[in-house]
Amino acid sequence: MGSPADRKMQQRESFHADDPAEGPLTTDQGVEVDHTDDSLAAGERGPTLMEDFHFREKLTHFDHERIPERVVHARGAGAYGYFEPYESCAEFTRAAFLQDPSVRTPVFVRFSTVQGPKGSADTVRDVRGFATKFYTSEGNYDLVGNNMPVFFIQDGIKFPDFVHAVKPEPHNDIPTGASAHDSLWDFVSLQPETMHMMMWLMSDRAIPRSYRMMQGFGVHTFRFVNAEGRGTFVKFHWKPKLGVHSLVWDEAQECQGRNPDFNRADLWDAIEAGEYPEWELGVQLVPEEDEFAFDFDLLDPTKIIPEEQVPVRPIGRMVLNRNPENFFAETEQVAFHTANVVPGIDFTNDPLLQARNFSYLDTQLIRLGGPNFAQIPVNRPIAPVRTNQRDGYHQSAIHRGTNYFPNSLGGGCPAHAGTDGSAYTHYAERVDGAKIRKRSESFKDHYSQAAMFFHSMTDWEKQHIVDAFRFELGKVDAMTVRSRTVEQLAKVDGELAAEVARGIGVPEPGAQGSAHKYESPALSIASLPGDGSIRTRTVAVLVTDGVDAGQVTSVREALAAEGAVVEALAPADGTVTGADGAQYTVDRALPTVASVLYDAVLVPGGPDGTPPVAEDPDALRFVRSAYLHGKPVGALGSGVGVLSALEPDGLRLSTDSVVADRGVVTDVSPGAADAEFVRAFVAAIAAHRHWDRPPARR
Ligand code: HDD
Repeated sequence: MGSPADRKMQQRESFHADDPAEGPLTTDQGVEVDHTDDSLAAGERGPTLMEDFHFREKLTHFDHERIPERVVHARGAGAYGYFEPYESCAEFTRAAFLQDPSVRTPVFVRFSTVQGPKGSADTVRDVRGFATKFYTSEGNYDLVGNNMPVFFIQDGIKFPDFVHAVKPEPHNDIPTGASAHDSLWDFVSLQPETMHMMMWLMSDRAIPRSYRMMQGFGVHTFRFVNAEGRGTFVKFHWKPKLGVHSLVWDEAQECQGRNPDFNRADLWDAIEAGEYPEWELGVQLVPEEDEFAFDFDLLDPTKIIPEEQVPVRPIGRMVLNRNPENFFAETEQVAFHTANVVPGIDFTNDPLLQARNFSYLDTQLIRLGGPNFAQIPVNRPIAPVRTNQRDGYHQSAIHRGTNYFPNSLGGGCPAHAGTDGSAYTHYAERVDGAKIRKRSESFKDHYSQAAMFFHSMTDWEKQHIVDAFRFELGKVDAMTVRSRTVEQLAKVDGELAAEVARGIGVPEPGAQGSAHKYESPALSIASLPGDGSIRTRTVAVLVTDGVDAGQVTSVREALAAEGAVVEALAPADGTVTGADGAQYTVDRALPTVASVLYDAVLVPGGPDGTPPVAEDPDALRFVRSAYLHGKPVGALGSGVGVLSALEPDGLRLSTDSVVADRGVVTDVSPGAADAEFVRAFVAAIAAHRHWDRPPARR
């Protein structure tokens, strides 16, 4: 049978529809159809006939194609891959998939935005979902996380309130995919437990450059349980190999129009190109006896354990290496559930997690139309399934034998699992308490970690957070809501509140205190550069007739060798004639793209001293926009002259040979680009953005 991964593959193959290449079109009943372009009618211009069973079946099926989209996280993209541990984690957990480095466990991951509907744009300011289904040999384990390690609320009973507030306003269904509106900020200003998460949401983490370049977090404190039954608190972290990188807000907004599928296409294209994204799974482990060793409650999902207090221990890696074949069948129908756990992984009493353990099963019943959604191929475990659950909508299994327990007629099968340790046993936590509806006192510090987050940021990250608060609150009509939010911010940090207040026309708060107690440098994006490579970064080379093709070719080859994706853009599709008279293929026409779709831009020169793209307004706009968004800009020979258009934006040009200044790399000397230029340009691209430039909003 091979490995679990092989078995999973074989299982999936058997669920494919009959091969359309093997025969003609048929009805759902398998009757061959010779004509599907005209309905059966009484005469050439006559009415359609009721007896046209093919017409009725085709239309009826079409009318029922849609299922309810997810109430949150409706828009997403998924991919298959595998997980492998680095070493056995038996000391802490008996989960089979975390024992043996030679065992690869198949996974399906779905990334998503939260607020917008299924058809909304990718690059909105929002949390990103990061949900992983591990098809382990002991059953499915779902780690349903986000790209931020905390959440908006502490108790799941508030989830409907929060989601109603962040979703479009109920009277006009506006805005789509955006949190910048009255109801969200009204809720936030009245619910201070949101403060820490709002700092994350206003940070660059909320506008990731790529799903492949963001962290993932299990958020809650879970529990590992080892073979002896000993529990250890655990927090899960996914760390991307490519580092954490973000867009800038101005760019993210333009991108929503230029390519609403920016993040989804990026994931798809990378996997198709064999550039398989990879994350390292890390855990923070806290012994049970240290449960109260922190100045926050481990059960509070609005708190992190700073990595400086409990280091993240790498335990394995995940690689995504296969795109789904059918979006609906796989990505849309995948059903995650926080209560899908395997032996060795258990819950804690985090009230948000407890609520989720109810909600995900419940939502699948309505979304996937009944209780048999676990039979859908993407949801099927690779572990055998033997239950007495029967019937229900969309039952596709043909069960044999008895359907109750205990039975003698079925030989007592399926029998209870034995006591050899393979069955799931709940952690025997002792609980004792009066029934009360009350938030724990230990959950009541809403400001210290919000302040910790802000003070752990670099200056440019802090500025982006201030700008984001100003943008969001500046879209709020109710001035009382703006003021109340600023008052909450003042409890986080007085200076932050004052900065925000100055931009949104409300009085600066009187109190200028700060809840700042400690910092966690690990929270800054600057501390997460990844492997330093430029693999899959996209570089636009602006070409036109008369371009120095030697320069283009040498840089192109050098960047491609580093794994970058280089495209030649020209005023029109087709070819351009290089200065050498030869024809060079254009990858895309400038009017069909924009600089927000690329990570870097290069302006080559022409041999006669005339910058080849100098006259093209699209090209100038392209270069300026890239520059203002902090992107690497390279220019060669007479192409350097094009950059003089950026001098009013603060660029200082040099006439020296190779100069790298704040991500602008130039070489005025004529001829092919030399190795020094390439090295400097590659380094500028690897840095991703150059924040010491004028701010992007200009
Ligand atoms: Fe949730 C979907 C992540 C709190 C109820 N959630 C959903 C998805 C992700 C998360 C990634 C999309 C899964 C997919 O791709 O199909 N949710 C989180 C995280 C949370 C969180 C990290 C806090 C730590 N969620 C949360 C609470 C509740 C829900 C408190 C309800 C009490 N979430 C849902 C849901 C969804 C969902 C309504 C919508 C579609 C689905 O489950 O399958 O049940």
